[in-house]
Amino acid sequence: MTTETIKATNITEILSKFNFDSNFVKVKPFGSGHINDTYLIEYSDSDLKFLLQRINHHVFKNVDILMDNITKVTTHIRKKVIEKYHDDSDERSMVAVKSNDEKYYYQDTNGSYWRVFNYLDNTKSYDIVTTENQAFEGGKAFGEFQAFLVDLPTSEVKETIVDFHNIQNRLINLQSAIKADSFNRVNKVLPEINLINSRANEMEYVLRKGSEGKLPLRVIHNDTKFNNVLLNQADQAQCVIDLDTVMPGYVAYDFGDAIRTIINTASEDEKDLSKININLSLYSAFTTGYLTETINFLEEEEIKSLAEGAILFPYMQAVRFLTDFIEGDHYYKTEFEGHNLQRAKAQLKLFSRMDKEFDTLKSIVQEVVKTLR
Ligand code: GN1
Ligand code: MG
Repeated sequence: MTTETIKATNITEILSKFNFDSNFVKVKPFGSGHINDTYLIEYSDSDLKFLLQRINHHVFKNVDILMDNITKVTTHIRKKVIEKYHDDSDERSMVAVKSNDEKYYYQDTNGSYWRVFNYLDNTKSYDIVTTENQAFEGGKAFGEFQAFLVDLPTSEVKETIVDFHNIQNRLINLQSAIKADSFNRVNKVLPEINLINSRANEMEYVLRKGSEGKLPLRVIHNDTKFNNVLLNQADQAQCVIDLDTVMPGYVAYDFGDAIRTIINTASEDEKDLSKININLSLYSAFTTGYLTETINFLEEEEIKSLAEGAILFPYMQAVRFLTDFIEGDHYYKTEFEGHNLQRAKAQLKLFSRMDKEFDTLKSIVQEVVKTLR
């Protein structure tokens, strides 16, 4: 969405609902999310800043449940931050702002849903990780996030997207898209489909162990791209953001999705596949940070499942991007024709790279465990 279209949606009305005077603030597009639209609200006469977001309610269909989850989780984390860091500022957790209607969102006259969060100035996020310290800090951040929520009963948070990381379900959706072939695109992606189909069975490891009752369901983040960690100027993790998908899941999902974005030497949608390689020292560093925070409560089967989560995620993302390509790009925002296909190809390349090193991925986890015990 451009700045023009936000004006057309009556920005003054939206801002006033959150007590902003549109004469004193500027609103500009912000960030690189694939689902919601994010804007930065800046005051012309002070340094105060906020984030304004239009929630994609085609994806998050029940906004009450969404915001209820987020406020429960942030309230819980805030208590933990005070206990651990004796810090009662709003610097280590997101804070949703109430509208005049005493709700954490406002539905405008066009039917769009809006919300406002605190903005953490002086923080950075990275799409590509370059140092072991960044990877370690990312591991600590997502590990601590799970640790903070370990005593929040899973019944407290609802599924904002049903079966979100259920690979079986994602594969069924891909098969339906292939069958319908509504945009005549299947003939362009046969090698990708073949690769996906040939590995489907192994990719169900985590789901299978979970259904057998061998992995506990915990409240997890479910969108652990590295750019969802804000770091301070010294590259220390400060705050985990993007809490829309916080819901019950297996810890391997958070580990895996983070690894996907951390060890890739290129971006998620890299066009030149020869640039996609994996960096094993970043893998070790992330694993060390993650396990430092979680080893006290993780069960043996969960530790064993971590590398399985790592190999699962580029695969699962490829399935999702490819499905969206075949279905005519209705889910993710795209910047050009074929963007989802390019993303799917890049993720499959990453998958193949990781697949070759799968034994190493498993043994690194075991080595890290040994050093921490
Ligand atoms: C979407 O909007 P963003 O970029 O935070 C997606 C994630 C994917 C990610 C891939 C609700 O997240 O699951 O991992 O794109 N979010 C949803 O970049 O589908
Ligand atoms: Mg997200």
